[in-house]
Amino acid sequence: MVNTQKIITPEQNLDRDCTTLSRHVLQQLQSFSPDAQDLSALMNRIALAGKLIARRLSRAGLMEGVLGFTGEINVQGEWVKKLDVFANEVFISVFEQSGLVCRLASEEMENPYYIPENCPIGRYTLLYDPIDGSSNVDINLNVGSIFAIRQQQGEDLDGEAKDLLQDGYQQIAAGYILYGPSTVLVYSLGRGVHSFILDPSLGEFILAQENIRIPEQGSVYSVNEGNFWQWDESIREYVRYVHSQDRYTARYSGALVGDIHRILMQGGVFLYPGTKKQPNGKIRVLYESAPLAFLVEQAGGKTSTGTQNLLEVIPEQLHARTPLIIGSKIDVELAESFIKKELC
Ligand code: AFP
Repeated sequence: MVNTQKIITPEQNLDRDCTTLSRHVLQQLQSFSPDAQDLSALMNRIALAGKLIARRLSRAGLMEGVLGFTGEINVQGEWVKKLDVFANEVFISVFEQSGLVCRLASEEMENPYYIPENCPIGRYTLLYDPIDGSSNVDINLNVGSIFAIRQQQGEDLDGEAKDLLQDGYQQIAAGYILYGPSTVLVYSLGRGVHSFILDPSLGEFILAQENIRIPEQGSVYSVNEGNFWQWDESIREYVRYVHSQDRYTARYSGALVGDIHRILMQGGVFLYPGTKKQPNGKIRVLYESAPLAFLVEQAGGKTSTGTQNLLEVIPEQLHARTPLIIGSKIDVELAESFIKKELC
């Protein structure tokens, strides 16, 4: 008789090495110190927010309150979507009574949200865009969340959070969650960029890729060409040049996180330049461009406003915006060269 019983070796017990996010943070910091434990717990809470948002998105169209607008206009002057409100509150609720962060500042809130009971011990501030690309929600396309962690500096007794008006190098960690066919979390603690995929059956983010390196050059350029006549001549010249080159193809999803994820994996460049109406463009420094610049630079890419490294930008106010050119080193330098040429 043939013995059909398969012998399972310990390595075959698991499909892959199941490194969870919290374990990964501790491995990265090579420490079990209180600070390392705090950062691990912080990342775990951000992951929990991501799971709650992903679960809600997976039911869009099946349950009340996911699709459509609330009828209100936010601090950015944009119509608020129901999912923006839900996701903003999810981040607040996962950090309440956590002892981890004293303040949360979000694209959706005019002023930071303080959690006084955390303040004596919670030395961190979470900055976040709860739903990036929210116009994609109603048509079942990808959206994302963007986050950054900064150390609180000073007491902030007047509640103006002026210590947040500093450059992007002050970020301790940054990342995004992409809600696509699968839910992917990408983060950096300033020690490389790593991605995790949510395994719905485990309810855990499992390590997918460590030390992601963005290709030096890519074939994708990503920009809203609907704004062509709103741009400076230098950007129009750049886009005309790109059109004339065989090696470029265009991709634009309407959600920055999705476009950046593509560029992180495959190379290329994303641009959101200033327009006549909005000289600083649309992208917010603290909630979008600084966290994404932190990631892209950690992955070996380049970031620019056109004239300055994005991480050097010091916002004048919490909701300040900046033009954005970000991606593969060679592609960003090419776009920059058109802007610098015009300035000469
Ligand atoms: P929303 O979150 O308001 O949809 O904005 C998304 C976003 O900030 C960014 O994710 C997109 O890349 C960009 O705006 C799209 O803006 P345009 O429609 O002006 O190209």
